[in-house]
Parts: sequence; structure tokens; C-alpha cells
Amino acid sequence: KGSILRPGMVLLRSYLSCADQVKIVKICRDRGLGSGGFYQPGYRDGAKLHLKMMCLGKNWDPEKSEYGEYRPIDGAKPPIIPDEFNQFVEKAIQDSHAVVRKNIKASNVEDILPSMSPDICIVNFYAATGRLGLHQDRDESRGSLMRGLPVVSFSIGDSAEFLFGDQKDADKLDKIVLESGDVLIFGGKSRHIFHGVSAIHLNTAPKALLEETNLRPGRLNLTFREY
Ligand code: MD3
Ligand code: FE
Repeated sequence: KGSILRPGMVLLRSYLSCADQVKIVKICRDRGLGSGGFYQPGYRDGAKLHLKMMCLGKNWDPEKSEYGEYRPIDGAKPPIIPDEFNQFVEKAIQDSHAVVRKNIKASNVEDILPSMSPDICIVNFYAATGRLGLHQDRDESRGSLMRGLPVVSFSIGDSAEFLFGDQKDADKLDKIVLESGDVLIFGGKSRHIFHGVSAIHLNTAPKALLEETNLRPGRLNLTFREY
């Protein structure tokens, strides 16, 4: 079920079971409604991102491109990352190693995708018109970039068009549709790629997930990093 999309980029399709997805949605909803919960962040120029965001563990401030213990917008401290989340991440990285070993000969998988214990989880909610412009995760997470630690992303709910590539030219980007339960792991050379979310495909979330969570139309995305 796993594939290598480009060097350092592993896609684990339908990796999270429906029960896991339900658990994650419920925890995010629980954390997201209280102090430190979802808000609509802005960029440096004052424009708003087309999504709602909440951080767990540490804060990431898109306005200043900065990590911190507290959120500048309201001084709230982000809720902790639930242990279960980090267990999913650890297991996903281990399972990505099997995919790399199968596809590349004589490679030390720990060098390409080292294990990590995330200390920040960014939870993004994309409503019907949600999107995220093409960008590189550059000045974020300097420690993590230096040590070559990967980013792990979970997709839950409606599917999303995900664009990525070495250049910003629209015609040179690859596009994949990320579905509920998919896990993407970015390490090595793929840590510097341009990437973004161009559209949400409404009414594509699994029925069972909606029935058990009442998740509103849209997509939940969790990205894990070790700062
Ligand atoms: C490729 N999030 O948090 S997840 C981000 O759907 C971000 O919320 C998107 O881009 C989202 O920075 C995309 C996939 C992802 C996350 C981090 C990456 C891809 C990445 C870092 C480097 C390269
Ligand atoms: Fe990003």
C-alpha cells in the first residue's frame, strides 16, 4: 500500500483505519474548541490563510514564521500532543522504511527518514473553499531541517488536491489527491519542495467517518515535526 512519490517522499494510502480517524477527529474537536483552539491565521502582509489552524505542543505563527511556547494572537498555550498521535507517527515512519527498503537497494533508510518524536503538530481545517498557496517549509523548524528530520502528514475527511514540485511553475508541478486516512512522509531531498493544497473535493469523506463524528464538510490535516 505504500509508494515512493519522489526521493524522500513516501505515501501510505489508507493508512489510518476508520477507528483511528474517528479518534483523531474527536480529540482535535475537543482540543480545538477550548483555549489554544482553532483560529484563522494571517500572513505577514495581513492577508488571511484560507483555513483554520490549531497547534499542539508548540505554537507556529505564520505571521512571523516563528515557533514559540505561546500564541501571539491571544497568549494561549497550545494543548499538548496526545500520546496516541505520536505513536501513529512513530509507526508510520517505521512502516515507511519497509517501503523504501523494497524500492531502493542498499540504502540506509534511517538516513533518509530518521525516526523522530514530534514536539509540534499543526492541525489545519480546510472548509469547502479552503486552500494553501504554494510554499516551501524553509525557515520553519531550523533544527529539524538541519538534522534532516521528516515531516509527517495525516489527511482526514474530504479529499484534497495536493501539488508539489521542485519549481513554482504550475506546469512542472505534480498533483495527487490525498484521501481520508492517507499518510505522507517527507524527508531527505523532499523537505525543500514547493507544495500546496489547490482544492478540496466535497462529499468525498468516508460515510462511516461522517456518521461517527458529524465532521462538517471539509478536510482535516495534521502535520508533525520535531523542532
Ligand atoms: C512537503 N500543510 O503545514 S501537508 C504545512 O495540507 C503544510 O495542511 C499542508 O504545507 C496541509 O506546512 C500540506 C503536507 C506537507 C507538509 C509539510 C511539508 C508537505 C510538505 C514540508 C516539506 C515538504
Ligand atoms: Fe508546508
